Amino acid sequence: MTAAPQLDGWQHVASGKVRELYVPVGTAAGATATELLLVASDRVSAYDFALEPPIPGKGELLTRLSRFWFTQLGDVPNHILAPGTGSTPVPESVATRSMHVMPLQMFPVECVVRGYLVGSGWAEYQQTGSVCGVELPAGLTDGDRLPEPIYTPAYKAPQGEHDENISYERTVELVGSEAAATLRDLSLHVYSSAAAIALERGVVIADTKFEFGRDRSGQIRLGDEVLTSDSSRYWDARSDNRTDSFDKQIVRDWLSAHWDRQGTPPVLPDEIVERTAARYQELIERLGA
Ligand code: Q0Q
Repeated sequence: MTAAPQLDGWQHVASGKVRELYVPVGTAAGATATELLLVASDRVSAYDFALEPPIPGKGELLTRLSRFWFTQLGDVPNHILAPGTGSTPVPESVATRSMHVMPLQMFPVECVVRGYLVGSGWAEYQQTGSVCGVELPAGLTDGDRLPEPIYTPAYKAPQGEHDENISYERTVELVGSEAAATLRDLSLHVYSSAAAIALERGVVIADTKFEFGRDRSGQIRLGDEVLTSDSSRYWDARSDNRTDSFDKQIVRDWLSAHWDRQGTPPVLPDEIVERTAARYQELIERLGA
């Protein structure tokens, strides 16, 4: 994996599979930064691997998605710093693929909202008739829209480990009853608002996950990336196959056909890279992001 870029005025503090986190140079170790820079790379990940090669433009396209949705959902407090309110300039080299944000005390909860029955939810439903403990009506099938969106939180595992689905009651134990209710209500509100906007533009948001934190005043704010094709399943509502994906399905399908999941995944062929880049671009255009 390529090293995090050196950015004037900023020091690198953390790497995710596809993103880098920076604080202003001079921030003492362990001190709370005054501002953060979230930089999206062009890396794509699947099956817990950062794949090669990068997808040209992915970082910028996903940053545009987050910015679009933070704007569309302006009624929900978020962590984005208004332009010019930070004290450390954002380097030109990452201006289109970074977000300048305020530091939050992040909750250890992945706030997952599912509007459709798919993936691990479909597998669990087939076994139990429920998803993450939420009972669902009988007779649903893979890809069905749920009668109403469901909130299925997960405990945010340390880097490199898998998040663990937890009950709403467990979130109460983790963050307290008031914050637990706020995380649930905000997650369902943000998903429903975004899903309605997307559907008007021919795009289905099947499921997504949000992260929230508290700012210095204690206000709960929407953080991290929001409604990107890394944190959400996007389908094409205008396709004959409605679950035709806008996100990483092209990559996942190719890997499933060309990798036995042993060792490191093969390098993606140019055709898959090009088709994936085109799909991200098509999503941006479809949403008007
Ligand atoms: C925060 N991350 C993500 C990450 C590694 C990104 C911590 N406003 C915030 C945010 C945000 N967003 C974070 N911490 C405090 N305040 C975001 C998961 C991890 C590289 C890039 N980790």
